[in-house]
Amino acid sequence: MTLKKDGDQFTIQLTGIPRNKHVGNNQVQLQISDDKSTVFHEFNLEVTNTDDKGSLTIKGKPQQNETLRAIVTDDDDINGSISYQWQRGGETIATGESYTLAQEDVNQIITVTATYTDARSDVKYSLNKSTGSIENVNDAPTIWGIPENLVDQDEYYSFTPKVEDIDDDKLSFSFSIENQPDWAEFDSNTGILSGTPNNYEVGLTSGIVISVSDGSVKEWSLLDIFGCRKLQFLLYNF
Ligand SMILES: [Ca+2]
Ligand SMILES: [Ca+2]
Ligand SMILES: [Ca+2]
Repeated sequence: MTLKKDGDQFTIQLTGIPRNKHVGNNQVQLQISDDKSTVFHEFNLEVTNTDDKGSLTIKGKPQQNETLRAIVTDDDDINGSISYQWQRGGETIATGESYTLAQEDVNQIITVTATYTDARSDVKYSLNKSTGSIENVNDAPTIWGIPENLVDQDEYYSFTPKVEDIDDDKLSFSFSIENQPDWAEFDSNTGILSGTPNNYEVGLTSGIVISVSDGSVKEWSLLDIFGCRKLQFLLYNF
């Protein structure tokens, strides 16, 4: 508010930009005083509504396995439905309101675009929002293989399990074994079970289980041979 003096007259100038929260009827009361008296002047100032662009936020933790949700708000309401497009590196990965982060998203930026029609102006808005870099969560390694389950006396036997880890934790693998045959050696760095049984070691070893850990979690994956977790090594004497 500014006050200008022009001879015996004063001009009061009231300036400002009304926001969405000021929409409606505003009652203004001006009060001016000198050292002898006070006078009032009242008037109504109506602020009419205009279209405001909405906003888009992403809720959820930017971490593998977490679900991100796109939230659109527009004070003027939304006409019809909102369409969503989730992208990673320019490739569309989902079109729903939410998206659950996967291993492929780790160390990537995810961007969502929400498109809607404003209920007041009928303007079609397209809003964008991006996450920060998506954090990894460790996944347990998987182990598989089809071992020979029969070896002759004095014959060399060797089995190497195959292992995969989607976090690329190859360097920290450690293997363990249950019910290791007496005649065989086990390498905890590679998971290789090998050896040559002699005449006195002929017999059946059952319940052999080889496991692998990626070092960062105490979660073990069992060697799963087509659903059978027990290997049997039958030795023949001839
Ligand atoms: Ca709007
Ligand atoms: Ca992971
Ligand atoms: Ca892992």
